[in-house]
Amino acid sequence: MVRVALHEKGLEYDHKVIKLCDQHDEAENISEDFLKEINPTGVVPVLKINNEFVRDSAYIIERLDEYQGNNAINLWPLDPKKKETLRKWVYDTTIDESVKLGQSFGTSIPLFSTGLIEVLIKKLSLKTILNIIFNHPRRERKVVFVMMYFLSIKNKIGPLAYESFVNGLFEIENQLSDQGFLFDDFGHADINLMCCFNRLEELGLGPVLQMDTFPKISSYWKNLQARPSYKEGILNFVDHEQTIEEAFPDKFNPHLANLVAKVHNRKYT
Ligand SMILES: N[C@@H](CCC(=O)N[C@@H](CS)C(=O)NCC(=O)O)C(=O)O
Repeated sequence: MVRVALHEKGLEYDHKVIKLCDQHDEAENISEDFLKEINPTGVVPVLKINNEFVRDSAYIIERLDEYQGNNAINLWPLDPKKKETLRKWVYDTTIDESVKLGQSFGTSIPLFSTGLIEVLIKKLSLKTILNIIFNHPRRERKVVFVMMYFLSIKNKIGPLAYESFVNGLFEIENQLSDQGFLFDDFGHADINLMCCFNRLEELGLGPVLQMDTFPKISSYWKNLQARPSYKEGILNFVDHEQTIEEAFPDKFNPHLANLVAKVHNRKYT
């Protein structure tokens, strides 16, 4: 999300990929230095703006909008009322850590990713799992990671997100403007949804975005994919095709049929 925002604004940046503890034995996000100097909560992204470490993607993007890059675009409106409405959408479509996983549209997507994360976690060494147990600052995540290593929870977790996810789709369909974005102009929440929808495609859940029930969402998704920032901020950084194929062979995702049925049920009741 932050990379897309940087490209939308035309701001230059340097980047360093942090090897996360749920994917790599290097577990850089829970190293002593990272926790002490960069982010005590052990998550990415973190953006250093003029020597200040700014954390949490939603906040980072809001801060970035204060800067003028090569493109004349504002991701936030000036009007305080419109700002408030956008804020609700931004936090509903991101990993908002003040809500439980699966309780909003944004936090439902990671629950569908569990098939992918479990494949990666099972490849870690026991030493890394012990490192997570002792050093990961986030209790909720630590428990999930450890359960994935020793057991298998991937098929049980997705259904916890069905309701919020399906409600979210209907809300998005209702909200979409005639301009083809959530509001009159492309903005912060559209960036979040670009990332959410892209992840759904990767997980083999893209067909829900093409359902007849959601005509506005399907054309909205095309608009988002046509933006240069989609390629520059997302596609150019994809390096996990092989793991995705391993987790969802031939893009088969067991949640797809259930989600399509939920959308139909909700439509006809
Ligand atoms: N609210 C945070 C959530 C960040 C987040 O969950 N990042 C994930 C990667 S997408 C992470 O760092 N995972 C590593 C871990 O939890 O150990 C944000 O939006 O920046």
